[in-house]
Amino acid sequence: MNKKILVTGASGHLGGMLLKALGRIGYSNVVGTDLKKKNIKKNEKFIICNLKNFKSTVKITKGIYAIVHFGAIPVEDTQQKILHNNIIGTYNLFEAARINKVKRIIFASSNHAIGFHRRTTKLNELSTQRPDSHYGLSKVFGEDLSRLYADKFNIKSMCIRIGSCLKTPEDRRHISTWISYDDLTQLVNIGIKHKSIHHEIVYGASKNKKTWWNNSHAYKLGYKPKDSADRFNINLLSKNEYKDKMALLFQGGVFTSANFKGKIKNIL
Ligand code: 15L
Repeated sequence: MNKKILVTGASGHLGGMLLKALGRIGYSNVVGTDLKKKNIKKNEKFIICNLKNFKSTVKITKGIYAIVHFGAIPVEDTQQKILHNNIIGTYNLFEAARINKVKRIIFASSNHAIGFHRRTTKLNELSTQRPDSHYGLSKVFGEDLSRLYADKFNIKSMCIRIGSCLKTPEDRRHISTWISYDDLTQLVNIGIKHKSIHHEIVYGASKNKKTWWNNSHAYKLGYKPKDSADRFNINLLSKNEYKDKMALLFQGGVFTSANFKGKIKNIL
């Protein structure tokens, strides 16, 4: 495809991976953006932009067909930092996209948008959002923002509730949450190319037997995960979470127990 694709967060872990992977699978016009230029190769296009700055965000979204939005703080942080970087940054990007008639946005949502669900509850794309942190709340905001911009302004979107996207699973929790780089790339590709998406929620997970998510909606859209956490030896994975009894109850793991002042029995 030679339509222009913008990848935000291109100096970061997953944005950087996608900037390269999209080029490899046949996108010839991909441009990355981030606050700073890091790990960008000479043959890759890149523009510095702070999404908190609306004017610059409008500038970099001109002539773009689809945005792959991975630019955000990727873990829990202070309310102010999450507000400015994740919430305002994302809002600016969608509004800039509307002004510039961008057709699609693939939003990097996260399992932390539904982190306060118990591990015994199987979720699907219609399950209630239950953010487990300021970070998770910013992902809920992004999901709802993209729904508004799809319904009202016809900007098609796919929100990928990413589990744990790493080269290989590292912790025992990842047996349920892992997604490989290739499988995440496949989902992003579907978001850019699928003919009839409107506003879709899918789970960013490989084909893991011990999953907490029914991802049949993604499968209907054509997702065929190639990888699975099942082939890794669970005994070799770290047991970090096992010291934290609360983390073990909820899908969001340690994000749920950090600064927790509530009562576990109230979170059904
Ligand atoms: C996320 O959303 C984070 O960006 C990543 O750092 C991991 O914590 C991941 O979720 C996870 O839940 O494993």
